[in-house]
Amino acid sequence: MALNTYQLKFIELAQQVNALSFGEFTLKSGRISPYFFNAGQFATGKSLWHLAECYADKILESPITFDVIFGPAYKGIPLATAIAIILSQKTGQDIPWAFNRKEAKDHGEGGSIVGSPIRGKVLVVDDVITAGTAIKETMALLADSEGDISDVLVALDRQEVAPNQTQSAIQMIATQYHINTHAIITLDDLIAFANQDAHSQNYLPELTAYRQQYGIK
Ligand code: OMP
Repeated sequence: MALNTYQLKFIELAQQVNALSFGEFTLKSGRISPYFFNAGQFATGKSLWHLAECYADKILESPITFDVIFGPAYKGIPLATAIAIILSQKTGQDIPWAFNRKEAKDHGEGGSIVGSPIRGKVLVVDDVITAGTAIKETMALLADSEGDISDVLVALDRQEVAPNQTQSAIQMIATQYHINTHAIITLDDLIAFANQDAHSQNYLPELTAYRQQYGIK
């Protein structure tokens, strides 16, 4: 499996800023994972700019169309704003973005949504999908809005089957909610990269065993 330019750029960038770690990590689902992606490590202007370019390239090469980009608090906030900037620059169009506050504000302008109005087709951008819990929370958050979530784009799809499920998180979201989920890279891509990378090769046995245990079949 050959990785394309923005996928390689993303993995190299993630390694540079230590956003991709190998070891032993407890996930939200309680699973013990041999790898972890921490998008909070893209904490400088330059690294966020290049990360947003990877998301933008994925959007531009895919059939995704949308009216507004939404970034769920907190990790989605810098992503949505940075991606909107890069896409505006690349396409010449003015791209609307929005995000939520975790605590609704009862003074000033009030409400829990900041940014452009949520209308029409909504593209949700987030960091990682594992069991799809974060995406379900975002759906509940936007249920009363005038927008419909049509697509979700994450940096990493861990390709896991959620506990007590038979489908992957992405398949479940597609069949139950008719939302297409896209990713810059998947666990399969990461394993393909590790096969050719001297440093990451050491972690291949743990990665493949984890995929065997929790991954989509
Ligand atoms: P789900 O909500 O189960 O899809 O898991 C996604 C969330 O898990 C992310 O938004 C993170 O909060 C967290 N996470 C990571 O950030 N990186 C990982 O590699 C794995 C997880 C995780 O806990 O599954």
